[in-house]
Amino acid sequence: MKLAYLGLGSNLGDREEALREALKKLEGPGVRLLRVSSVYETEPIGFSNQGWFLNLCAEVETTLFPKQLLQRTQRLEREMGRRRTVKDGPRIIDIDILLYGNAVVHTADLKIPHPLYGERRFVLAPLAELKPTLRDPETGKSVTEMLGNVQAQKIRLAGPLNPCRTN
Ligand code: PH2
Ligand code: MG
Ligand code: MG
Repeated sequence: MKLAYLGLGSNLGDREEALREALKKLEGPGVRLLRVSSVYETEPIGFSNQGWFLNLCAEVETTLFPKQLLQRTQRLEREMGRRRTVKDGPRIIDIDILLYGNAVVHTADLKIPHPLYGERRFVLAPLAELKPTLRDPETGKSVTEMLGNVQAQKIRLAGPLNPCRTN
């Protein structure tokens, strides 16, 4: 059993509903959702000519191997209608594996820790809510330390993800 941290983002359609649906569908054989951060509304990084994101982080307990977890998250992205057209373009849902226990994975299709999470406020702010003392297995830096050094980015705490809609 391993603890893994995931970063989720959406900037197309009903963003909040997409996050909610993804979290719900993430749970299944070998994956249990433990905790979810608040939702942050964040300025797009990379491609500026697109809508703001809703981002959050999730802590999961899993018996899946990293590659199996990646297959699960990618299948879920496809099921939710994600089409990979433009790199870093607008997306209904993006689910990134940030950390997986203390594992370091460097393969062509999967890199853990996520190569960019340490430079992204939209990841570190929600991750710091879940586990500020968590250390990067490669650099030894804690989430709090990384957050202190990260470049400026406009982000706004939007509040908790409400569990369901009333309609
Ligand atoms: N994801 C990216 C690129 N840029 N910017 C924000 N604010 N949030 C994201 O989730 C995001 C991004 C690539 O996955
Ligand atoms: Mg991403
Ligand atoms: Mg991704």
